[in-house]
Amino acid sequence: MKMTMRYYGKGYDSVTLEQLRQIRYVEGLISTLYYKQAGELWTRGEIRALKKEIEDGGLELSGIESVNIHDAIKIGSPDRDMYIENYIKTLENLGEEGIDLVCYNFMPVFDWTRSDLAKPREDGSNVLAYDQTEVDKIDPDTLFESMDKNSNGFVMPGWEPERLSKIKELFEAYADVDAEKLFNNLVYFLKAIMPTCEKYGIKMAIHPDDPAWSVFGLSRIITSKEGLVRMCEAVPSVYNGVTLCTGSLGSNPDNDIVDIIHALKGRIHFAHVRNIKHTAPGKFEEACHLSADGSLDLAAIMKALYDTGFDGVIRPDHGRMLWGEKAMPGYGLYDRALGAAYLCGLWESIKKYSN
Ligand code: DNO
Repeated sequence: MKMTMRYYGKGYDSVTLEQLRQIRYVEGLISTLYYKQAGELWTRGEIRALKKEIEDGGLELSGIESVNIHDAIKIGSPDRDMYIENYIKTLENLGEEGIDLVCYNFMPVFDWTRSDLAKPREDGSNVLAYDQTEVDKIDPDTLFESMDKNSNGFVMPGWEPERLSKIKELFEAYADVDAEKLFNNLVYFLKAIMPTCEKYGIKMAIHPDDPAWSVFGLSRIITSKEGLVRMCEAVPSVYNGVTLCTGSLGSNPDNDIVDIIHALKGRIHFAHVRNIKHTAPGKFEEACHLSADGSLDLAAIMKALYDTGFDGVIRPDHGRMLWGEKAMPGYGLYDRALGAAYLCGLWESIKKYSN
């Protein structure tokens, strides 16, 4: 496995390349062209500049999170083929620049959703949290504004102001996109891009829906073992794979992450490993990575990855906001660095004492 950290790029991230390099547990970074809108073409020059920025900082660009999918592709509207063409050209340009891992999601309208971006904990830190009863009270039209207001001044991934300013139109466009239609649109997209992925050796890694159930009446399909296996079987190429996000899948206590890892053997190309604490049905808050701090057994998760021969890219995920740090919610330096060290420690001991 290769340990990495997410990095949004100079000007977007509060964490610097110098800091990331000094973590030492991290070999590479996962990044993106943060200024690109879904559907826009990425040029080779832009990709090369991102690679160079990271390499000049002494690390490597280990993959992209995310190349976002335009809503026309998810909705299946008449102009989807044009956006798929653009996506294919972007993949070709990434392939030409030696990038072989792309994370994306297929959630309608919203990427990840939370009801609280800074819930205070007893230890004095704060975390992202979700409470379905709170979300039920929110008017989706105003959700963007409240997320934006509480994001410490950072633009958060998946919450691009340009796109979400058109939230009413977006909801209307998704009105007849039920789970079956969404799934078929995903398969249509994957079948179209697979020849390019195979040509360049690019592993696509779909990110699970977060939380792992439908929100605001919008369909969600990548929420469970069944959804993930169905997607892998519908397009059986090894390049059609998964980002195993333990926190997203783990938001639903019915999801057995260890079992999911075994069911997806060979198709997990990227892992986001973090902990989460269930507090009531439909209610959770994020925790520190340590197993004892939350509801997930991270040792068992790392062992299942090891036992199934996982050799992909891994990263710690959302951390608590600690020690007075001001950063994008979930993406401060300190707790993610602690997470990277913890995950490396688990992996080293599993590797050493497994036979
Ligand atoms: C949030 C992230 C997501 C993720 C996308 C992948 O912190 O986990 O924004 O990057 O869903 O496309």
